[in-house]
Amino acid sequence: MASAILGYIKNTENLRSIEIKVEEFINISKSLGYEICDVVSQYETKLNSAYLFGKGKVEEIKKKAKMLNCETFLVYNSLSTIQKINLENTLNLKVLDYNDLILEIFDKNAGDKVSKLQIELATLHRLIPYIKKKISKSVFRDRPGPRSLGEYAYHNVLRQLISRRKRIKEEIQYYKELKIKEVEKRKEKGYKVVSLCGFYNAGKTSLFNSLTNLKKAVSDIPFTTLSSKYSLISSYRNSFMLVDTIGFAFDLNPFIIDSFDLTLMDIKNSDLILLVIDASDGLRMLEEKIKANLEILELLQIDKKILQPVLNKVDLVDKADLVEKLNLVNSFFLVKDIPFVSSKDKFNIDYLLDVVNQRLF
Ligand SMILES: Nc1nc2c(ncn2[C@@H]2O[C@H](COP(=O)(O)OP(=O)(O)OP(=O)(O)O)[C@@H](O)[C@H]2O)c(=O)[nH]1
Ligand SMILES: [Mg+2]
Repeated sequence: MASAILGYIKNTENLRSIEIKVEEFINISKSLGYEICDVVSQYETKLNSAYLFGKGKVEEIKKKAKMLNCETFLVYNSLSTIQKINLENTLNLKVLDYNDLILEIFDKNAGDKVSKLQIELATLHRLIPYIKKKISKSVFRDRPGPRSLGEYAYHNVLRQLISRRKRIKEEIQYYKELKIKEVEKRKEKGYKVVSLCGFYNAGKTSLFNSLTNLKKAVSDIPFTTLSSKYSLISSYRNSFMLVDTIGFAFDLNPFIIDSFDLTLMDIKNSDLILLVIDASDGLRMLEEKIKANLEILELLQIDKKILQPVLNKVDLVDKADLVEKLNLVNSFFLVKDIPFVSSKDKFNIDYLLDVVNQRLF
């Protein structure tokens, strides 16, 4: 287990939500095997473009890391390439931001080729500028005389990475065209498409399994599902295609969302989106997760009219709490019915199917 110090910046914009988001960040870090030794934060009044954190805070982190014997500094906020390099050089620690951790967990969970390609593309999106900056800034600069062997090696790696990125983009484009054909075929057959969307761990795959009697992988590790799963469902005299999709998370950087464009095509081509909400979350967490879900769906240009919220895991919630949570969810959506289900106990699944049928046909 790698021991780590975790840091984040508070500002007027994120003040209300940052602690909730950091709570989730700690869960993600732990699921990747990091042991969090300490958490440091700084209220930002003026952005430090060189280190993100102020000089004094960086010194404090350095001292703490030495004292606690930590080898990693995890940062919730996105770091620019230069901030990452400066922090690495000053702290002498491995420095990873939220995006790095998300990519690490994706990489760990990816089983299929397309997911792997998309993750590699997102990783290269970060790595190429990092290597470029290293070359321009680095050690080699202060060496007199002809360019060092090390610099040539870096340039070589850079060239290889750039050509790898080009090949990956072409390969993804090939799969994208296949996907477009699949979507067209589905439309020709007249199938409506219903997607299960929502935060990781909300229970999308559990609900998919309950609705289809399949046994797709379920776990409390974030981002268990990376590639979409499909199943045709026949209820009453109608059929529709149910799609289980990749989970959302707080503050997903647009470059990560863009890299998963192919996977997200399933969501974009839906006739109805079941937005699965974890009813076992506390009210504040629930509210922040709904906001994050809606932000991502807006970014994907999804029409709010096709959203159908579903509260899942109600087996973990008592009645009074459930009423309060239903009211909260209600305040965000334009629908009158909000089905509450337990995928685990298969509770209210038929009712959910009724709602889907009413909305589709
Ligand atoms: N008690 C209870 N637990 C549930 C229920 N639905 C899902 N879970 C649990 O919640 C965790 C996450 O479930 P998944 O179905 O994998 O969640 P997901 O939304 O598909 O997650 P990702 O694939 O990571 O996006 C698992 O440990 C499930 O057993 C439910 O109705 N009740
Ligand atoms: Mg899943």
